[in-house]
Amino acid sequence: MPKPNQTLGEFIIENQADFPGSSGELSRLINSLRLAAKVVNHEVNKAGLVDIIGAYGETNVQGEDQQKLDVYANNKFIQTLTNREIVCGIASEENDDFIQIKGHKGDNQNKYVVLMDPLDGSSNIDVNVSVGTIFSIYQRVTPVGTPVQIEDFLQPGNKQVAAGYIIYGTSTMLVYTTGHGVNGFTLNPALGSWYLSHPDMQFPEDGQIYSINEGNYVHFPQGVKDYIKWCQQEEGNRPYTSRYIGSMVSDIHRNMIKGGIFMYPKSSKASDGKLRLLYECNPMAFLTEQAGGKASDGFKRILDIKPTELHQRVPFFCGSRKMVEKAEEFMAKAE
Ligand code: AHM
Ligand code: MG
Repeated sequence: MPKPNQTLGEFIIENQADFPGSSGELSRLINSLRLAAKVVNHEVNKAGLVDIIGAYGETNVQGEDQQKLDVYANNKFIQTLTNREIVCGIASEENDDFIQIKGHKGDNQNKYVVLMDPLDGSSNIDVNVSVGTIFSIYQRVTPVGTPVQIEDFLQPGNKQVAAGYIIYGTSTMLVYTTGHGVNGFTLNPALGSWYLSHPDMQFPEDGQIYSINEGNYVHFPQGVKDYIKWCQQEEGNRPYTSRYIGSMVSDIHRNMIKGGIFMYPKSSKASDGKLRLLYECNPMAFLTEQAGGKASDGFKRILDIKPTELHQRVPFFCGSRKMVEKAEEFMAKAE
């Protein structure tokens, strides 16, 4: 049971009972992530003060400009997890390939791999808009003590043991699930502690906010165009409100609290959309389902997709259950 003023540390210890027979490895892993998050938060917060914003001068594996803070956040999360020998492998949106962590003795006995987007929405940093970190945790499928392999990372989202995001916003929050609901913790920057501020987060079943980059309208599939027009019609509780920050973590976080749908569909310019299945869609889909919402590619459940490559992209529809179902209805009709 969540208690008032409970810190994340206390909450983790108390909820270890969710994993009977566990060795505490997952708890230690989440502890490491919350530590790295604090360090990254400190850096993100002073982005306007120092020469750390702006493009790094390199492009990542998807051909996009890397921002300096992307690189910083990526290094910080990798460093923290590597130094503490808390996982056996890491895959990041910012790295071409996955990283094997062998450990000091060369036979890493840890059983978890982490996949992450260290700084999602980083194009927003220069304009002081919220960004986020997304993480996804799986148990490896290859034997402990051997080097991790690609199949340890290419697991369907329904195998995640934990997932979460950190939102560096007006306040900084860490929201995560271990498959027993979703809980949100707010950082008290004066004390450096995370406090349980949003226990048992739930997506409203229905909502009135739709979030999509409508600038791409002409390139969208017919089903998405029809759904957008429906959202804009005057009838019942419509027209809906349009809200698009362009920072997925923030858009979905808001929708989880207020009720809404977030969409990044495929388009005639991008046949699988933009967002990455492993680093962005799977963790957000796991959190969404755990909060009573729904996440699909417009036709089928995101968490059941069997990934074929690390940087795979997928169309993404995520949010209040009734809204996602309505969007799917339009998609199916237009097929
Ligand atoms: P990133 O990981 O390179 O930051 O890209 C992902 C971000 C999401 O946070 C956001 O929803 C989307 O890209 C916005 O893209 P667009 O500008 O095409 O609407
Ligand atoms: Mg991203």
